[in-house]
Amino acid sequence: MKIAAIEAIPYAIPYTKPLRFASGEVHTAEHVLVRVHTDEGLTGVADAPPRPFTYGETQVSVTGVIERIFAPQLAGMDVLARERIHARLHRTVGNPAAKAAIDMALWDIAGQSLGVPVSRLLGGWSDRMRVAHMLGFDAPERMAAEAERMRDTYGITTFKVKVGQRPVRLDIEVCRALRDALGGEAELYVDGNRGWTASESAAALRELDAIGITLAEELCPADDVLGRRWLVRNSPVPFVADESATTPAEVTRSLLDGAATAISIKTARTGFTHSQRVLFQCEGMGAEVVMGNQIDGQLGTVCTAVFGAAHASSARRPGELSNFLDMSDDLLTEPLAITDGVLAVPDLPGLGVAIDPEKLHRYRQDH
Ligand code: MUC
Ligand code: MG
Repeated sequence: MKIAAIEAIPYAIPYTKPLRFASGEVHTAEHVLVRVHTDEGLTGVADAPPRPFTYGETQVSVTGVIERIFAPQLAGMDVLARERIHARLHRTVGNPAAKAAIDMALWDIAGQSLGVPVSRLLGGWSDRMRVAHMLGFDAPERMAAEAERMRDTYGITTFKVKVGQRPVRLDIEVCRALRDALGGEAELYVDGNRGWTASESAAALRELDAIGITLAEELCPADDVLGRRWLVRNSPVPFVADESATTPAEVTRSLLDGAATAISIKTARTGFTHSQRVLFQCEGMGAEVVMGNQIDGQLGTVCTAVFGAAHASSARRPGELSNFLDMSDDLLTEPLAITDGVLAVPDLPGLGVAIDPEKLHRYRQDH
């Protein structure tokens, strides 16, 4: 079975509640739907959510690199020849969301053609994942009310809190308000998106440790090499690399250099193939992983859950799987449901999802 064509369809869906964090904010999901068609009539889908302020990809760059570079280079290749396909993609550096979406759409095709869910092809550990919700910057009382609503409506009890504001006190007040509202049972962890220096991060960690957190992510830039290494060595909790470790090689460097002791895996940037390389590498090196969220819609969230549920070590912690709840609409025919803090992986061949043609027509931006 061969790759016949690859479509890259830009679409935009507004958020009802924008997400704000130290390195940017998102008001509208300006993503690209990627569809890979085969000569046997199968179509695989995946989502590419560009993050311009983080990786420099935009909706225009994703559609451009797929239409002009990747689609012509991959046309006619065997759908299952992943190693050869990745060797072609690898000639171009960067462009993680574009490459990841093509990779996941190819896995969707593989699953469909075998009649097997991709999660089982990847590892088959579980059919579900526990959910962590990511809370963007807001006033402490509003963030606490949002967390309580997520707990009461969806049963979510793990929260990733965006921090990295100045003065540091602003975020400490938020975390205290969350702990007061949610009680001792709730799990809190923090993500600074490189907003602080190493010394600000250390001051924050002392207070956050007293409030009770389980992980600290990208509090200061990894490029502050010695400061970051010192911070990680002295951190009371595992220190997660996210945007500073986005490839298997960066993950190796990060762990060996002492720039992190845990890794955020995002299928939106490493697809399934390279996410597995990162995961197995972390297992080998004894580093915990967390399934992260690139501010994904429902299709991206399914991919995170499909991968996370597939392996013991990626399913151990709750995955960041709920930010689609803040979008005004989505493209899937069957909306995802979070119940009792859990998201089930569709038990259908491939990714097990279908795109609603009317919704795609409404939100696509190329006509
Ligand atoms: C996160 O974990 O940093 C913010 C930017 C991005 O690419 O992902 C989000 C969440
Ligand atoms: Mg992060």
